[in-house]
Amino acid sequence: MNFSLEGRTYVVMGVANKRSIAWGIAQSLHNAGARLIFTYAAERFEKSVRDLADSLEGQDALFYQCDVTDDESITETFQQIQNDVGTIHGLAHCIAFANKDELKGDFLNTSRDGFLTAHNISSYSLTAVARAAQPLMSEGGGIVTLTYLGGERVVPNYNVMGVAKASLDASVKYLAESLGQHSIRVNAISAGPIRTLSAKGVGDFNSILKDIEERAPLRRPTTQDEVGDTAYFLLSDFSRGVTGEIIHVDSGFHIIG
Ligand code: NDP
Ligand code: N5H
Repeated sequence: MNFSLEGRTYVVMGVANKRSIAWGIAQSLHNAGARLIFTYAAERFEKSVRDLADSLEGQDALFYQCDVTDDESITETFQQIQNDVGTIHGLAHCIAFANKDELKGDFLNTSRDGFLTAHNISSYSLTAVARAAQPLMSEGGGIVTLTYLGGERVVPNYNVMGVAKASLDASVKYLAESLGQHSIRVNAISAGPIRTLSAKGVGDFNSILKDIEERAPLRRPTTQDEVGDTAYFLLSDFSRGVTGEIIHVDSGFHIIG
């Protein structure tokens, strides 16, 4: 067994720009020799994704538009991927969304629409994508998603996204059971706060980071490449006995009371 992912193909969903956690994962997989397939939702991010992928030396990446709120878009994307490359060995789901005005204030005011939107994009999409990807993972494989501590505990302002992450965390376990018989493993990384486009303008990020620098066991914030390397582990054979797991990559913050 070695750490190389040469000859393997992975789908990375959710690169918006160079700060995206998905981009950290893409770089780790690329460095391990994997071939990459990128999906993006918004047309406006296509150029950004293509430009980033161009910077990966020797990478022959493929690109598809996929909106996870649309079943047809998901089906078409994976059918197209099957036509173009045949087999895939894994997938990184790095997608979440909630209405900005519900990521602050009192959770009690969460609207039905806001609740459903957050759950649709941030939780259900994992199941929809896993189902579409399964036929392409004929040699077995790994699925990794991204979650946050706010799904386990109440974190100020995370609100409806916390409830959606709790649902995502449970989906990881049920999907691990469904797909284990096909040698497909399903795991999540619970990342510490990283300043990405999604994180922009929500909550008081500076004070959240300061708290981590003061109280997390490692006394430093989580970086994109730390999450990327753990995703690489979870998508490689080194984690072949691990499924239905949620690994915290958060400087150890989750153990602090
Ligand atoms: P980014 O803003 O970089 O990525 C979020 C991605 O979600 C974007 O690429 C966006 O694509 C995609 N997305 C939103 N709606 C849809 C949709 N309908 N269909 C397909 N894609 C969609 O932020 P992050 O890298 O921070 O977020 C990635 C994941 O990491 C999320 O699940 C987030 O909850 C999680 N996470 C982040 C933490 C952090 O501190 N940053 C901490 C813990 C977890 P587009 O822009 O094209 O719509
Ligand atoms: C406790 C916190 C801080 C407060 C809550 C933040 C929640 C963030 C998650 C969601 C995904 C952010 C979100 O949906 C933003 C959108 O409303 C507006 N932004 C966009 O539409 C941009 C353009 C696109 C690219 O974003 C998306 N998502 O499509 C949590 C933080 C400490 C940690 C954190 C930031 C967690 C997390 O889950 O991301």
